[in-house]
Amino acid sequence: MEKLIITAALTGAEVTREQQPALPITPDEIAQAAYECWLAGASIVHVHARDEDGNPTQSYEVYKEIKEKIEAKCNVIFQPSTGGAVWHKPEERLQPVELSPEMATLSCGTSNFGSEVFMNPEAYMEKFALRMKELGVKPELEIFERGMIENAKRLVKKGLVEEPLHFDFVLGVPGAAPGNPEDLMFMTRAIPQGSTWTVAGIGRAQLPLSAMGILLGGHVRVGFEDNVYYKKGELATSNAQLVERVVRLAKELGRELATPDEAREILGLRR
Ligand code: KMH
Ligand code: ZN
Repeated sequence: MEKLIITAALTGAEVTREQQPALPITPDEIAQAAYECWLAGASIVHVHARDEDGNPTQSYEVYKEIKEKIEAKCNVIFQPSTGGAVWHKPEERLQPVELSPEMATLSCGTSNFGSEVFMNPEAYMEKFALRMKELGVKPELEIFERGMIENAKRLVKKGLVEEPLHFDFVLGVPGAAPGNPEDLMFMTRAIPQGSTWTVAGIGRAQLPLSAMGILLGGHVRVGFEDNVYYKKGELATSNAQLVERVVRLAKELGRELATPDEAREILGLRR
């Protein structure tokens, strides 16, 4: 099996300090959390920026500041969000891609998202994919529902995304596919041969789906964006604590960890 790539989704757009007092919000806090996760064994950090009031922002400047602060500390792969918050306009969402990061997320379809709707019509996907292709940014294809895999394949057919593909199955979002083992299996069977995949279990699905990701030869995403608890009724103390648990699981299950450079190799990132 390939070495295991752990992604730490540090902040997200929806979680608040009220829900998770250790949520990193400022560029300094996000860079520090990225560094701690890298020390713990993560090779990618998935980043959402926040403004001075703690609200989600897709500002180029704020992402630039975060990227530079992370790069000053360690060589973890910086993966900004193009999902942003459900209310961000597509032009805003695309801004961090202009930093030419090695990779960025690309959501592959529209779904309910709690009581909101996360809009990703074909025109957005194509626009985002084209700009990523122009800048040599590897898309991580965010999959919330089975049909989104077909949307990703359509982007390949149109020449907007190049194989091998890298998917992130985000399972357990209220309003989209549930975080059950069967759903993960269903998704993994539907992707083109030669693709890589990560699983991001939401809430209580995070731990069991992480274990499955390790066992099935996929990769794993954890962090406050997806889950603020260590276990039922007990908040996690940091993003790194969640990464550390995956590292221990991987060790027990005999799966070696990928360093950021090994992850770059596995994912075929631009050097
Ligand atoms: N915050 C969600 C609406 C991504 O980062 O690419 C979208 C999201 C996906 O988090
Ligand atoms: Zn995200």
